[in-house]
Amino acid sequence: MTMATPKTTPTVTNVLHTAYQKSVASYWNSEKDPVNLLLGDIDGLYHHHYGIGDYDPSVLEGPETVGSGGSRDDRIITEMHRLETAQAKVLLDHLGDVSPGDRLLDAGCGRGGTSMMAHQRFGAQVDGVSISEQQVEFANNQARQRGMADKVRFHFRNMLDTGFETGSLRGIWNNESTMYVDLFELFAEHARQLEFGGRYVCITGCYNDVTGGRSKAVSRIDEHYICNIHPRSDYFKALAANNFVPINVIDLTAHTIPYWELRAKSSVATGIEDPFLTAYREGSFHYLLIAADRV
Ligand code: GPP
Ligand code: MG
Repeated sequence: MTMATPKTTPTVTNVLHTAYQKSVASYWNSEKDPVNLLLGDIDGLYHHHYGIGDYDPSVLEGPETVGSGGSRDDRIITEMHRLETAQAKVLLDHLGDVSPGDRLLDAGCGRGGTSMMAHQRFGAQVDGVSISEQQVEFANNQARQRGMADKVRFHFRNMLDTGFETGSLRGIWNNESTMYVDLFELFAEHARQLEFGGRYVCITGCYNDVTGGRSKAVSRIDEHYICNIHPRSDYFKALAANNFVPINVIDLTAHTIPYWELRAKSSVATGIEDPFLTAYREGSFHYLLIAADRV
């Protein structure tokens, strides 16, 4: 199968449309945080999303310094990585039937962890797009090292205007990347690229319409990542406006709190742990999975 060629050769000016997008690209181009790199170094799956599921409390017990199972901090970091990989597995569980001949898109692919897991699982061709040239280069190196470069490719492109062919994709996901874009524009582009019956999945943090506007904790998360967290309602309005019919909506909030509690105890905590825990516990923010079909 040949890869769809973009209509134009992407350049910095036609990938980065706005001053805001340039500032987001610059943040991710210089990001080298141990909270992401040390975890990815464990098995070469570099994630840019959070974890779900209960952590094994035994990682907090035992020797603090290096013993047979590594130091306490090594055990915590390995456990955080396991929970992040578990999150990506749940996202992929919702992509439906995907065959080796299908094509998938990872919109806002980061360093490519979810894309590589998707290819390993389905055998499908996966294209990832990011507005960070550093992330794209890093992810393509990983794909080469894993011998997947003929089927998993990362591109310096804008998820709002990818250049991929209309109706060419079986599935698309956003793993914690929708908070950087307007949802109506994003889902219009996704709808264009998906075949009829194609599946869309996102995992996202969204604020709660029921408790009102953006809470202080949610605003701190926005400021930290230079993003604009959307209200929950916007997802469903923008999906409905673009011919997407939800098939699954799962509130993962209770399942992600243990990850943040563990992360707060680790040496790689970044300071954003308290706002996440506050926002989830006070109910102003949800960690949501949405799966929808293109009709
Ligand atoms: C990426 O994860 C995080 C985001 C894109 C931010 C917004 C997500 C929400 C659910 C609101 P990361 O792994 O790069 O973040 P960190 O460096 O903090 O681990
Ligand atoms: Mg991370």
